[in-house]
Amino acid sequence: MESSEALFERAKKVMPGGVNSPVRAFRSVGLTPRFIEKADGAYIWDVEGNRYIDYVCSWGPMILGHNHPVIREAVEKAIKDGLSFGASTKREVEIAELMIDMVPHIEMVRMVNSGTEAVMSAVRLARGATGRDKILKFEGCYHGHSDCMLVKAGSSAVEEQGKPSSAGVPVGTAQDTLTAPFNDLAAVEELFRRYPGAIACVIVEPVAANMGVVGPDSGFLQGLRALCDKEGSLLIFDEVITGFRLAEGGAQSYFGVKADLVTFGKIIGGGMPVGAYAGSRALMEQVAPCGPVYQAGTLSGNPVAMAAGLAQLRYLHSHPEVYTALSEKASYLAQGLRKAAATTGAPVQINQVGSLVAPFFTPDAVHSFTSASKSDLKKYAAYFEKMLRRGIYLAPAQFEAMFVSYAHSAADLDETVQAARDVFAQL
Ligand code: HOZ
Repeated sequence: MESSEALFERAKKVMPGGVNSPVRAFRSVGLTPRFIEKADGAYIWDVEGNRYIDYVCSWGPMILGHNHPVIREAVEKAIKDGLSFGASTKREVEIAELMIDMVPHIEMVRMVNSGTEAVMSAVRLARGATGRDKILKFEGCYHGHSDCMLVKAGSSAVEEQGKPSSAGVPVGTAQDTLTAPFNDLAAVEELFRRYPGAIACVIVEPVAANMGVVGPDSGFLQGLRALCDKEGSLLIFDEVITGFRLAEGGAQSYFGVKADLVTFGKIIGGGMPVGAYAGSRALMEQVAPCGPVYQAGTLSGNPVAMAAGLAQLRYLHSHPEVYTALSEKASYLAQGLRKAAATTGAPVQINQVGSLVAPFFTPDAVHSFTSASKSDLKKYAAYFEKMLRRGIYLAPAQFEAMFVSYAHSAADLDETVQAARDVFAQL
């Protein structure tokens, strides 16, 4: 048996940081990543055979739990007929029809391979459809790693044009991305005042789930809708995390706010690499081959990925009780964690929206990136390590979410709360 330590040593020699995606390197928590061998239901097992209750759930798509038989069987059946054709299939039509049925206000769908690609394409479409170049995003919201999204706000109020947040992002590209604090409508209004007729779209995670979990304040999303309507900008909901999770109609139905374009990610692939963007027929027909906005991909609508996604979405569509159960489970967990913190006197905030949960090690309420950033990162790292030792696998970084799945049992949730109580008392 090769240990996680040994595999990580090998990995570091052949992959940057030993990983294919930075957060997996466990640097934020100062540990060696666990190499995962298998997963089933609410659990994952590392290569040494340790079992963990998993709250990463592949960063969201495992909404029904790992290795769900309905999805696994759909994939097994699909692979017998070939892995990729680079040509149209019936399943692409079926999944688009189903998504349109489940999600309000969308009339057409384009499949891509990841959330990053979905956002990149939706932003291009927004720019193409409006003839405007600037886009507006929110501090702490994550929209994948395309150039225009790896941008931070300028350093002063008069210098609000973006600056690259990653090497390799051109300054010119970053300048077209404006950034406002999450939940700050006045800042959005101010940016529209400064750039009249220049902002193609406002893009937002309706529930920010990449700075821990931060829900929208009452009226925030409605306010964005109103401002976009007034200014002729498009509103994009990035639903890579919230789509088919908060409700079968995602954040649009959960919060009762219409978006012009919606981006989806991993969850519509049931664990396979899939993304999509969707909107009205008038907007989506701007995309090639109907319209002038170019976007393409050999693996888009891949038959095996579509089989997995279709199976997951069909299951969710025909089992509405999943959503009630997810919310109940997450509320039970969040309340248990809050009680554990209160009992031990630990200054911990527990944010929860639907089946998304996050702890912050700060005495104050968290409703923006600034308040999220007040969380004590050393405490999160210590909490992570101690929870891991107790068999609870959390996101290996503070600024991520806990994903509760349909497979988490009451016993799993109780075990998690009991472990957290012990750990809070030691921090
Ligand atoms: N960007 C993802 C977390 N928000 C990480 C995905 C991964 O490492 O799998």
